[in-house]
Amino acid sequence: MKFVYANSDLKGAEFVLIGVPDESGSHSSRKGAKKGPDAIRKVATERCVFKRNGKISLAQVSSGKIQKKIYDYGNIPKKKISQIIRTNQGRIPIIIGGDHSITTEVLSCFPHAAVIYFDAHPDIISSEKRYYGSVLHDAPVDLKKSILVGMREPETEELATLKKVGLQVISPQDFYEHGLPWVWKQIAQKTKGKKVYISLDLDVFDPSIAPGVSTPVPGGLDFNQVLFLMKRIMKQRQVIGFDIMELNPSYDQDQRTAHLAVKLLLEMIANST
Ligand SMILES: [Mn+2]
Repeated sequence: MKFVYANSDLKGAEFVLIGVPDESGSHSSRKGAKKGPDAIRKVATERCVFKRNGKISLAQVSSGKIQKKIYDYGNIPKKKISQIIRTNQGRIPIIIGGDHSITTEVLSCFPHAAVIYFDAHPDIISSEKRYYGSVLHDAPVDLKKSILVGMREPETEELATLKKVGLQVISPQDFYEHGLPWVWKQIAQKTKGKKVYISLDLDVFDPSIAPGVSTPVPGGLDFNQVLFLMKRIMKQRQVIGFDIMELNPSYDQDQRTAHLAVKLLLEMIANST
């Protein structure tokens, strides 16, 4: 099944949607993240397609119509990611996972990118490599120009590394303490003048609205907080690619997390400039 909004051939595409049904880099006892990409496509088809007078009508977003040219690559093996991204320069890749270590492969194509990393965890473990807990340590990222949003459950060694490398962290409590406009200001200042890659682990959301993840942590962000930020990022920064990772349909409830992922994906596409 292809993504129902895929409306372009590869040649004319502005965005290429790439599914990576792989969880080999996950250490979670909750298996199922490899089923994430297809769950996203399925929910989009179930929810967003209407038939009007024999014609297909697609749901749009609050901010308008999705007018971008999108090509769905289908699902690819993890080891093919960099090759496919490199042969599609000029098109913005959207990666849907799969476990978060897939992002390391993606970022290998964008050295020195500023990364806006939405995650409950810092994923900056240095004592182990190439798994979902070491993405920001393994990837060739400009950490001084990157920012971690929604973090609330680091390991002890990660706290030391965060301090050492100077990666700015915004916790969910900071949203309450300083407010959303302040959070946006931090992101905007940090990434000023940089090309930006956005990586989102669905565990950044509160598990009450996104239970279908491999490592849920209470006290997460709500949807509209993240959407507020994404709209600004997509409009005001040059976004070179983004991903939505760690959907785990085996632990989802009423497809809640898959629905949320689809909504976010559509809003991000619609708001990109
Ligand atoms: Mn993660």
